[in-house]
Amino acid sequence: MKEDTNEEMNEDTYLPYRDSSGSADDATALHARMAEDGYLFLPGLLPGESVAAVRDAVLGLCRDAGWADAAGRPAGRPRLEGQEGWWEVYDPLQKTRAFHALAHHPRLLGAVARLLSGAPAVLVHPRNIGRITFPGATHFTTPAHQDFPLIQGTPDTYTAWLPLADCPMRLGGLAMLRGSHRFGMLPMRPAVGPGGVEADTRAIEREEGLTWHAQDLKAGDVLLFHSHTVHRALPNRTADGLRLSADYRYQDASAPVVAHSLEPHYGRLSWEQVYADWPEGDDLRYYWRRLPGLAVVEHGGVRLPAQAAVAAVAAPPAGEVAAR
Ligand SMILES: O=C(O)CCC(=O)C(=O)O
Repeated sequence: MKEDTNEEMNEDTYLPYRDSSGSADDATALHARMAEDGYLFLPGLLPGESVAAVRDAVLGLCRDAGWADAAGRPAGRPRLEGQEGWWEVYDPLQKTRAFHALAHHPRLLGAVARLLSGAPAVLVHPRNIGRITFPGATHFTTPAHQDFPLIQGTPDTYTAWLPLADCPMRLGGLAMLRGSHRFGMLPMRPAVGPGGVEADTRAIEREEGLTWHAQDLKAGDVLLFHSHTVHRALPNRTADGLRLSADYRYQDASAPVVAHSLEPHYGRLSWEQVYADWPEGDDLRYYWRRLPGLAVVEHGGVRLPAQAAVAAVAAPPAGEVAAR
């Protein structure tokens, strides 16, 4: 495996995504494209203003904490996910109702329901993930990985990844290894960056001729992909941009789900703490508990490398963070 996955590919190396927006209402076409590619690119699926509301909320938290200036540009040293100081913004982000509500947007749920057609009901995982990626920390870019070891439960879980603002490639979008979901679980090793694990794609890239896909993205665009599909973030190579994004996850409500997918991301806060300032009687509170017969399981059967959690927060190479 190449040692520094962040430096080996530049923006020119990627092919564009295949656009599925013309098939967003066609379950058969969505199934066929997902079966072939392992991902769907749905440009403009979400209204820009719905996404902008979440972006504004996240940027407001960043400003309040001194992470961003009045114009939304990063301020001070890069803050890294999971490291000291991270929680001063991430805990309030987890308490932000609009951030969770976007996972239930009817246009997103409609596309997922068509993809999962045949499922009696769709389970939206409540464990929603927000990402705030600073420039000046490219070593900490999310490595190539499959989501299943991090999610467990059923492999037929789909992640919706969406930028919360326009995201040109140099700000760091998300690249898809087209067709990689067809090869099951790949070998993995601990790695630096969110998730803390890297999939070994050498064999399938070499022997199967798989190609990486990425392009500039707009607020409202959505990537939807299977938990076996290999994907990686592009590094934030800007001087003054914060990359803001969300990960939401969906599955057939009758398939197994792991208990940690039903807890707030990172398990630091309780739902009572998350909901403390939400309206009484809000339908979004504990909505999954109203679904009949969820099959909650302990584990999905795939073990993470023992050092993954440690590697996720490993110290940066000398000089990189200091460079900003
Ligand atoms: O946005 C990112 O950097 C990582 C998103 C991702 O790959 C994931 O959460 O699985």
